[in-house]
Amino acid sequence: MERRRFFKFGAVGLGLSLLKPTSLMAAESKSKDEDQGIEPIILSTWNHGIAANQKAWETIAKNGLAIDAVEQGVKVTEADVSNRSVGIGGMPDRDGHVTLDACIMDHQSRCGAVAYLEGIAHPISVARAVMDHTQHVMLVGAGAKQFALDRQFKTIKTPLPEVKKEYEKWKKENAAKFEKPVINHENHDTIGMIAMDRHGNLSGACTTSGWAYKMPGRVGDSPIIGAGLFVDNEVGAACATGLGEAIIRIAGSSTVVELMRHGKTPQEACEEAVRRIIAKHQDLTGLQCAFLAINKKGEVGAYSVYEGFNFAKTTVKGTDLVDAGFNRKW
Ligand code: SD4
Repeated sequence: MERRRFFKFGAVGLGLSLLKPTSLMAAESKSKDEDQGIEPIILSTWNHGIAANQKAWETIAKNGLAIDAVEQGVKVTEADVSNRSVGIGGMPDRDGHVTLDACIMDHQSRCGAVAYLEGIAHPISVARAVMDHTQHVMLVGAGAKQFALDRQFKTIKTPLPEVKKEYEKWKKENAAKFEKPVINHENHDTIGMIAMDRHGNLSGACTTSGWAYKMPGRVGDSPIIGAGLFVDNEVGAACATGLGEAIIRIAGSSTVVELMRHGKTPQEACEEAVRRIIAKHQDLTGLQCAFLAINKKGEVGAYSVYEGFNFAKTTVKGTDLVDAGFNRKW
């Protein structure tokens, strides 16, 4: 893997417990886990992960929990108005609506998700609120929006004017292609982030505006626990990016974690998941999918169908942008 150094940092019971905010649990478990020589690590997809990891590291450096770190981290990407594939600057569906998907999962297998959420600035925090304040895992569409409004989440008018302009242009030029939107692999796609904190807790978050010009109602892998993200604190964590339909078909992130459970390294697990995707599809045209994983030892894996996937890796030594291995060239 080729590495590029970017930043250096200074050293720095189901039922009821499901309803208990993780921040409260932090204080309870902290002292027992501290000072055991655990080396924290944050990984996230694509180069927008560099800024997101930097933010997430602020929490990790203060002995905070991975679940808080990943939420804070991916919010940076969601707030970036220049990002066309995540959050408020995201591209719309073919009817001009920006519908956002996100999920989050912590070290106790608590999880929350939202899908098809429109006009809310931080879907990841709504997913976190679903996890912390409801008995459910996933809210979608109008229900998710109502939940967010009830909890006073910040609203935003989407698409942004500049995105709308791009959309209008695309609509004019592609009227005939509505049934088969083309995935844009030049775009730096979904952010999936997985992290291990100083207490050895694993957590992850995933957030996206999905496939540009998707069919109205379409939801990809990103908000689906087990597809776009999966965490098992006994084993490891994985997240995915790329063509969501293909990732869902093999329960991608769950598959990676299960492969690690059965002895594969994170790298072997990501490669096997990609091989499985390739085996299940006869036509691989434009079918880019990638997985990113860590295990409890802090070992890292990343692999994609096509060349070009990279990820940000942050440890006490700083942040690298790392080119992942791949099965084939475009
Ligand atoms: C989706 N997986 O909605 C997301 C999009 C993405 O690289 O990650 N693109 O299918």
